[in-house]
Amino acid sequence: MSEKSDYRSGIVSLVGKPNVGKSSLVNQLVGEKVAIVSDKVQTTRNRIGGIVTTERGQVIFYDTPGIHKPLHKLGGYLVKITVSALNGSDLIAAILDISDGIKKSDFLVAKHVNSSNIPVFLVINKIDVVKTRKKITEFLEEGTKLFKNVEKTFPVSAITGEGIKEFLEAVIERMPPGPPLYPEDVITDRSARFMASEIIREKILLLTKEEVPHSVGVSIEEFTYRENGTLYIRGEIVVERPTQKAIIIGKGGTMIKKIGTLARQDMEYLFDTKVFLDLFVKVRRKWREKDNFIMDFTNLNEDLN
Ligand SMILES: Nc1nc2c(ncn2[C@@H]2O[C@H](COP(=O)(O)OP(=O)(O)O)[C@@H](O)[C@H]2O)c(=O)[nH]1
Ligand SMILES: [Mg+2]
Repeated sequence: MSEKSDYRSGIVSLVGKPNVGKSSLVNQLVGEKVAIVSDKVQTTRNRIGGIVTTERGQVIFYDTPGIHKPLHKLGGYLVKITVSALNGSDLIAAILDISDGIKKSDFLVAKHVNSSNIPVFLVINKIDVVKTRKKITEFLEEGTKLFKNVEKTFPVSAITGEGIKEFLEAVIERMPPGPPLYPEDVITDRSARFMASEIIREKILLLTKEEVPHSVGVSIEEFTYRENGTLYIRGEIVVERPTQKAIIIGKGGTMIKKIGTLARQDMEYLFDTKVFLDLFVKVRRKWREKDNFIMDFTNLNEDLN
């Protein structure tokens, strides 16, 4: 055990364009799923802290919605949350996706990162898909040019875990001295209710396509432990159109049943108890343009204050 005074703790924001693997990286670092992942853009809508505690330090990794050009009011909030997380961190992990290359959207990310004056670790993700070391070296060089404060670079794979340990060790070393902010067994700064709503949304993202995933919001209306230890969760799913409601419910209720079963399984694992999950679907036209609905169905009120 190291001396108490050697202990380090701090905040690292993971930033990058949509789909570079920010949420996957946070999960790999924490070793548990704290952030939902899908192949759809804008899966992450909140600033989610994944907490890693070792003998040498504690790091809160902020998974962020990412920086992109907002298409609606909700999108505008997502960028705002990312930028404010970025400005409050001790270190920025700027993520690039080697399977996608450097695009215009990466320049937009770099613009925000470079105006923050916070030190940057450059992370090249998805190296599991490249064949040669040479390609990685070239990409690292190209990527380094984008950001002005790059101190170190890390080729990693959030899926296989390659390079993650080296990255974590270097991050802890770079944190300011300080005591841990959370007990060592805590892995996220988000509430159980929040986790429940995200699990439901993840299953919808997995099972639906086109505009449906983006039109969905979830609110947990009830979250109570019953006397026999069962956890009762009532979730309300909101969509923008009656046609979307019909898709989520499915023929004879088959889709909503599937969503419920998959979500319940994850919840039982996470909360370590039997879960009774009740799901409802309602339509709120253009909810992603309306402040009160955005707050109700995305938990964004917790992020913005
Ligand atoms: N092959 C590969 N795929 C990855 C890796 N990391 C993430 N992905 C995939 O990329 C997609 C987007 O990942 P996600 O973590 O949601 O990205 P985010 O939008 O930046 O949070 C998902 O389909 C992931 O499975 C990786 O290291 N290798
Ligand atoms: Mg994400």
